[in-house]
Amino acid sequence: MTRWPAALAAALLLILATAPPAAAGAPITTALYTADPAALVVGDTLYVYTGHDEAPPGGTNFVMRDWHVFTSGDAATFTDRGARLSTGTFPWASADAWASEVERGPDGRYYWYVSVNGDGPGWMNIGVAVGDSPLGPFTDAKGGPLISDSTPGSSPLNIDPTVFTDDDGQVYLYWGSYYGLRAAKLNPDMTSLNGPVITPSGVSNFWEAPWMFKRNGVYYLAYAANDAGCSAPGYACVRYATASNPLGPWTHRGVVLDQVSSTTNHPAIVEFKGQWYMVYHNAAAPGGGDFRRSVTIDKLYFNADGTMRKVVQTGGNDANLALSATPYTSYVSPWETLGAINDGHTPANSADHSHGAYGNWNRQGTEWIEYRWPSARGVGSVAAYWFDDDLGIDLPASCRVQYWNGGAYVDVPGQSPCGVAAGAFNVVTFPQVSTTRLRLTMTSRPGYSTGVLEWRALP
Ligand code: FUB
Repeated sequence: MTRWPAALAAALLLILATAPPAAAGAPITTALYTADPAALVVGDTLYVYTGHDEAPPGGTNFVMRDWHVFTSGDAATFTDRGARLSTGTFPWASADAWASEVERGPDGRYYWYVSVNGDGPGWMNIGVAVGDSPLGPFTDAKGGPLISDSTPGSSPLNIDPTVFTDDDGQVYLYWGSYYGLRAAKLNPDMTSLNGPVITPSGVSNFWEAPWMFKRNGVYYLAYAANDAGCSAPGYACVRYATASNPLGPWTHRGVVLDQVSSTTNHPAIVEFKGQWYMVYHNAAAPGGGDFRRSVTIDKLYFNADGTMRKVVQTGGNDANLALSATPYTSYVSPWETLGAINDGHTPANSADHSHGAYGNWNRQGTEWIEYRWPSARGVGSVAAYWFDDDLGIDLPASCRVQYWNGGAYVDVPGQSPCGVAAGAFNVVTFPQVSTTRLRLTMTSRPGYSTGVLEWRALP
């Protein structure tokens, strides 16, 4: 069990407890809630097209009426160019301005593919608008849906278009949700299908939100998946597959983004000025939530063999209140590192103690870890990455979140179930509490102790 001599562990604890937050990218805006990003590079400018979450605090449904465009010259600071498209652009649709993507057509115009609720039979459709510049103005390019429930072979939920132009000029449309990925070729007019809808093979655990790109002759498809192997129930991670043909067959390659603080997850991947990025959303902005999301951006790196490294979620850490807290615990084993829980690291898996780990071997039963701040913080969710060393420390049997109400520790009211999954951040959400002390109480499985690799606290 011994990993660190006690003196070294104590020194490391001090270093970790005083380490400043990592340099991090904030949400691209906190002036409004944004979601479902798509990215496009034109010249020296990075364009990020987003949905716009307008649900009220505590809302339990999407309220989305328009799409915004943001521009950046450095992928760090973004300017909101306003709502450049809305459901009102499409006379045949009136609600649900969901995920979208913009692609330059062979005619040099910019085609904005959107998920939108049409007024005809069925629910969601894919429509397309067109403009002469990446900022528009945009008008309905077709006068009706490009894809609807009546399109032969279409998805159980026709949303989340991603459009990709290959080197030979052929344009491909991928889309879908409810585990139904679909693809088709587009004609050069960008507004009609060129051939049948197909169901690509090999895209393991596809849920929704596909994003297609090409690098070094290899086709990549990133997408939201929500299987137990990568996210807690109700949440999604981003997996990806590669292919040597734009319509597949695809080979699943792994997880490129862990679950985020919102239940939905939605990637866009782009190279800008020699650096690759993933743009995605989470619930990390002040007052954020599953229906009040915020788009953020982080660097993405490839391995020499073309596989993608897991994205480090620095945007989430920007809002991570744990980084400015002092950790306490009921008990930590002398060789373990309490300060590991708030060092901002994203573990690769539950056995990854490369940045240290909190563990309470050989205690059994209920133990706790706690954050204290010098003044009250508003906390609306936490995310625990459990430590499992396949020895004496195992995933807990149960857990709950408590806070100091000024006189006692009490359970945080309205908290969602406290997950005990391995290999992922287990997110617990609740109506925001204002407190100077937040506690994670965990009860071990019989015969084992418990441990934590990272514990985030978000507004
Ligand atoms: O924003 C509404 C829907 O949530 C999107 O279309 C999905 O990708 C998910 O992010």
